Amino acid sequence: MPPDAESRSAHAIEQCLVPGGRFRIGDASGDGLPADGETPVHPVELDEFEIDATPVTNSQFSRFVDATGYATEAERLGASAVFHLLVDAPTGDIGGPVPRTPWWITVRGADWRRPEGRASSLAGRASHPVVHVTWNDALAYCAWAGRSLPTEAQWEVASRGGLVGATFPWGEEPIDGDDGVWRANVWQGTFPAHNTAADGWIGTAPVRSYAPNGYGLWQTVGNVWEWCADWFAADAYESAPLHDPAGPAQGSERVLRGGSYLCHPSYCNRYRNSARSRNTPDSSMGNAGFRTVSQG
Ligand SMILES: [Ca+2]
Ligand SMILES: [Ca+2]
Repeated sequence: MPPDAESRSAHAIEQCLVPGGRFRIGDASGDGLPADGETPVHPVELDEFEIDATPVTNSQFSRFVDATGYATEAERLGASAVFHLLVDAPTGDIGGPVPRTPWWITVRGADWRRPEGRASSLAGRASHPVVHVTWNDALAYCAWAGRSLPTEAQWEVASRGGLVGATFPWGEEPIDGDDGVWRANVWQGTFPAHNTAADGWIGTAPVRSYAPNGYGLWQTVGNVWEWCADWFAADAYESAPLHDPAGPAQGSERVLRGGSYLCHPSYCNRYRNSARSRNTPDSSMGNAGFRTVSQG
């Protein structure tokens, strides 16, 4: 479905301008996991681009579905992965735990409209990020809207918000409210059994919660993981070109950035600008969504 003027204007998400120039990306703090390949810190040169101020919301994604009749991969499969404390589904829909990550439960009937299972709905969550969308679903949205997924270099530069070498989009202040200010939606308590939700949210939060960064982006870290365009490789930085790097030519998993409401220092210390994760392009889960960039 070629993007036309109508679908372009239908992408009604505020834009943030990221100036072109030379930036440094990668983990300067030593907090990264070696297997994630967050180092070395290295320069990248990017052309100017515009990026969504927020992840794509449920209301925005529903405009795409209403216009196209698109069915997501989770809808076609008939199941998706829901965090165990959030499952809201008839007993017969609840499958087994996912191997190695038993806090993820395969739930029949879970999809973007019913994020916790068949007993759940989007009531009250129009402004929350859409979840249970695969990388392939995100690309289908982009094709309709005349948009692209950010490269992970674009994503990280945008998340840094103009700060140099900072751990978080806001700098180095603690995320956890030590100073009385909550800065992102992550996990408080004992993972994976008890979430105190001291930051206000046990699952997704509205996309404009907390405060935007220096470029005007909201919640790059925390809330939901965000799909990027690149294939993942732990050694991708070793051979990346300087100018507008687009990731490895091939791979089996796509990059995810920014961490989610499940992140916690003891389990997933990935609510940082430089943190990287990945999953296969047909995977969907209740803590991953996406934001888009203008096409170059
Ligand atoms: Ca939270
Ligand atoms: Ca995020």
